[in-house]
Amino acid sequence: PRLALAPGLLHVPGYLDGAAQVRLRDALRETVRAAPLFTPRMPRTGKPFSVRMTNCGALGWVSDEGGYRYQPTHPVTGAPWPPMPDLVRAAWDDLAAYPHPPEACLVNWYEASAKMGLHQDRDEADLEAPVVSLSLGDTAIFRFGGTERKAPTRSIRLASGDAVVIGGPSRLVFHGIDRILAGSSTLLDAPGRINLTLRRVTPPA
Ligand code: MD3
Ligand code: FE
Repeated sequence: PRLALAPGLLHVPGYLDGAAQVRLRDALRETVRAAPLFTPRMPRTGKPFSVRMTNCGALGWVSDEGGYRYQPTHPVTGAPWPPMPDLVRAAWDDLAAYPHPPEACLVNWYEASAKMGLHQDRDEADLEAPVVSLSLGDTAIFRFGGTERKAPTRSIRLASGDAVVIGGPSRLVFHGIDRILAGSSTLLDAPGRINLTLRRVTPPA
């Protein structure tokens, strides 16, 4: 099923079946070997995020005292980001309805106590392209509102295998992760959750 949460905001529960979740989990073990998880820091203050991150694809999202940005190399090792797993590319082709490939896949790694505050995603020069999200591991409470921070919010659960497609009038809505329901999945070795966001960063030439 595909559930429209708002115009341009689609939830696809169970998009990845159990076998695909295992394949993606195993592919991400390779990704993290090549590009270790790093702890992003807030611009200006340097306060660490509770979520650890890595990336695959041509560009990766990073954040530190200097600001938020996309860059072609890992902020700690200096190496180029590893390629996107085939399954990730296939999910974009299936869900994005956008005629250009994704450039960045941000991998967010939540331990049981991690959260992500309400924010907008606006670091991409191409805001016409959708964002595709895939969740693995423990269920998260995902909150979303409107394009102004003060707009009312709703929350839904994102479970292992779920996809979310964000585009059109929802591309700039405020959203975040309130909490992780530790123990809700056995896919990962430890309590926690992985979220992948696939993005187009630069406008197509
Ligand atoms: C709604 N990640 O990486 S994914 C992020 O679960 C981020 O890790 C969350 O927010 C996570 O920036 C949420 C679903 C998602 C992704 C991008 C969006 C929802 C969105 C962009 C606009 C509106
Ligand atoms: Fe976001």
